[in-house]
Amino acid sequence: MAVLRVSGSSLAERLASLLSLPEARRAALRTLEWDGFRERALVLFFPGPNSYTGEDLVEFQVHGNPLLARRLLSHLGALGVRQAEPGEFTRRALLHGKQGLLEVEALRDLVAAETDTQIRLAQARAGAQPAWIHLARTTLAPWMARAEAAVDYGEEEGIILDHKDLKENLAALRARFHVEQTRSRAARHLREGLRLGIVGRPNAGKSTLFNALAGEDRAIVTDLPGTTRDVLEVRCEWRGLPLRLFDTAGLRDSEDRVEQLGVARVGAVLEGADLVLHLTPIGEGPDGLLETTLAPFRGKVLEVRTFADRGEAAGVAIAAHQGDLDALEAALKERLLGGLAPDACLGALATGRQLELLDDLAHQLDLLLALEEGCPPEVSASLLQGAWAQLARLTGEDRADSALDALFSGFCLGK
Ligand SMILES: Nc1nc2c(ncn2[C@@H]2O[C@H](COP(=O)(O)OP(=O)(O)OP(=O)(O)O)[C@@H](O)[C@H]2O)c(=O)[nH]1
Ligand SMILES: [Mg+2]
Repeated sequence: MAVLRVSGSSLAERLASLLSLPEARRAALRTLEWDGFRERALVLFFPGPNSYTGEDLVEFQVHGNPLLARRLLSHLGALGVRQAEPGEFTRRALLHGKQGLLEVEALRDLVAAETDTQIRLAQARAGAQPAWIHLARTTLAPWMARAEAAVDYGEEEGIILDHKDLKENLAALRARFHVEQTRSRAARHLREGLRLGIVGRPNAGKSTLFNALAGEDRAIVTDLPGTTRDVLEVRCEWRGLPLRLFDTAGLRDSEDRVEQLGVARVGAVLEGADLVLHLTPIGEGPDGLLETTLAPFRGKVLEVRTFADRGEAAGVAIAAHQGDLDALEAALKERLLGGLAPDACLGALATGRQLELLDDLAHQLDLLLALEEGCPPEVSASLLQGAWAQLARLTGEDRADSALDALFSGFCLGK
């Protein structure tokens, strides 16, 4: 089927020459006739404001021939209906207060999600506003009122802002923010997919690990050193972790021109990775890469010992060819998710915009917590207002149109 949705005011009149609209929210068959076409369509009518967009909304379900759908679209065009811009239905929903900005961002992520974890995370965010936002509002509001009162009437009425009390209250909120910051950083990684580069000397077991994580035989594995020559990329989900994996050519000095080119490409992988897995087989000495190629990326290198079936080693040891990867799973969750399980991130904020505002908000609270006893109430009042304004920006109650343009350009037509 093809579904065509029309949103706007007074749709009953505008579409009168094509059909009589059915009863609200009840599917009905209508025969649509235009330009010599005759199509039986299932029609739904959602009168505003009780619709997705908050305006009158009509949905036509017709046979799924793209040409037929285009012909109906152009006829609707002749009736004064224009093609929606990307995300325009949702944008109208937002403008009419049917959806909050956080929900809309979650919806965009839901549509774009590529793995089970990403779907679950987006669904959790689309459902309800995070509880901590409510907590922040109810904590800040009375203190804003008190600070304003102290500014306006302090001297005449003897109203003083009790900083000790204020700080106690805010310290609890700040602790909650800290938890949310940790959860949100992890959620952001999961939302974007963790970019893992796999590097090491030839025959270190890179492609074997790559295949094991991807769950399919994507890279060629042989016991000949120098098997992989190009960078291979795969997207997958492994044990709840959305991954973008990069297998690379084994790093060594080689006379082979193709291999040299492959080695040269490893640099881009190192630059772009969230984490670089540096593989060294158990029983073999260091390859010296940490002091050379990997030196600029040390902060994001995770040392992994391969061939764990052949011996013992401290740290993260794996035997990828037999699926023995638990140590790697634990290390990834520790390094990239702050030790959290993916499910612990459900409901956490996750986009760059959201994280930036959450960090700003936390910083604002830090400034309030650092105020000296007896500082003028004007200072606390303005910091409290700043925090309040950041909350409003986060939820979209205070919104800049340019930010909305950027958001909706990421939507598809008709959503
Ligand atoms: N016993 C054992 N063999 C392994 C393990 N990991 C890889 N191998 C074997 O080691 C050989 C090399 O593995 P690859 O995964 O191709 O190594 P690579 O690092 O991709 O090598 P290049 O592409 O040449 O750089 C293959 O024969 C694998 O089957 C392991 O943990 N234990
Ligand atoms: Mg390989």
